[in-house]
Amino acid sequence: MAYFQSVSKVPFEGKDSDNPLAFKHYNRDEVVEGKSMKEHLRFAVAYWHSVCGGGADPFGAATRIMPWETDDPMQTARNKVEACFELCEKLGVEYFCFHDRDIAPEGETFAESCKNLDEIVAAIKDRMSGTGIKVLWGTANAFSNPRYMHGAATSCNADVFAFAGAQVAKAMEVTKELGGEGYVFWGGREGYKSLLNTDMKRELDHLAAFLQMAVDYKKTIGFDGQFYIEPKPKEPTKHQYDFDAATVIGFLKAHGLDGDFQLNIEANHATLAGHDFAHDLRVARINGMLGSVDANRGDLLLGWDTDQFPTDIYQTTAAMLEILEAGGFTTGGLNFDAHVARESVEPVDLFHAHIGAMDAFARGLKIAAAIRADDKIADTLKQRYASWDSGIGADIEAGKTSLGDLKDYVMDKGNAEPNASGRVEMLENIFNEYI
Ligand code: XUL
Ligand code: CO
Repeated sequence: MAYFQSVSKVPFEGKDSDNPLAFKHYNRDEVVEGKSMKEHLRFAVAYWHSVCGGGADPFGAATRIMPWETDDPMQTARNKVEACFELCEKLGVEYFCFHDRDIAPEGETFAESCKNLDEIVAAIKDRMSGTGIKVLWGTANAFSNPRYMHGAATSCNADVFAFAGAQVAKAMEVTKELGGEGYVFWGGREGYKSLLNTDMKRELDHLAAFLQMAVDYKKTIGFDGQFYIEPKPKEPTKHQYDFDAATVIGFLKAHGLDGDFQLNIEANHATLAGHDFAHDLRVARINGMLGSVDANRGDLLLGWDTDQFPTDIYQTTAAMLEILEAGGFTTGGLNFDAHVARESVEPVDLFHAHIGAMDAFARGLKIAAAIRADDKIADTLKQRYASWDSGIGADIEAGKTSLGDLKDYVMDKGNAEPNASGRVEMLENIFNEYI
């Protein structure tokens, strides 16, 4: 059964094409900096948005009733597998990401939920063989069910913590079964609304203990995928503990967990934290923890997680500069954690959305590579820090100086004159020339 009958395999037609169902820039085998675009970008479809989301928002019900939906939740789950694979195959996307509850409905008991999962996982495995479509990462939805209203690993209730642990154990097993290359922890409701009812220290200690148990269980079951934490500052809770990349890295280091996790940076989460997307990528990169990306965008005029498909070439270029500088993805990739607009109600809209986003990242990749091939920005940057390459700067960097030495040095020099321009506007102009 084909759910996207009006769409055939999306071709690459180049920038002069006016076919809305063709790639204008994403040419999967085109080589950029020694690797194909496909290898650089490692696109993934987000199961929850693309085959589950119906457009419901706090003000209204779902607007899209997709053709794979039925009255029987298990039949719908089987149909969604078909829909996901058809979407991936026609887009030429080789990965997808999922939460346990996206792929199979939750049962009355934990055992029943596991049984539902096992059935659908077998169907997915069956469908994977021969297609080359793989799992970028799996995760557990430990935030939607009302039991998680106080959090999961940071719940005030120990039974809920235990349930979350059981759920993560099973989700990790399932991800391993599907050959997943990674596993994500997004702290859905790990945070709080009021300090008056919150023992923050205890909750954070519990979160660290939970992550340590996950690291241990990974070894127990022999899962060799990469663990990621996905930072987010707010929504659903007012204060999410995994606020941004810097906060998460500090937390992991404080608990000796930094060797076991990388970060999955989401554009719209970085902007909610008051950062540019590229800022959080940079923080992750310079700490050697840039693992994967949830590729989407927010809206400057809205203060929430709008999860729009990424179409801003300036942002995709800045992001690809960080990703290339980090040496590219290994286990990670670009997961479209994005949904179509509530008024985009036809299955074909999923294609328009993914095609535009893939083209936006293909352009970002090519532009970033061109910027890197030219020394203009790099030279200005090098020049700006030139005082560190010799003399007192080199001595400080080499750890050869004390504050006393600096006092003698400055006493002798008399003053410090940082009077060279930062050239912000010139650099922004150069950047724009490549776009
Ligand atoms: C929520 C979010 C999640 C995670 C996975 O804002 O981004 O979908 O990516 O749980
Ligand atoms: Co996300």
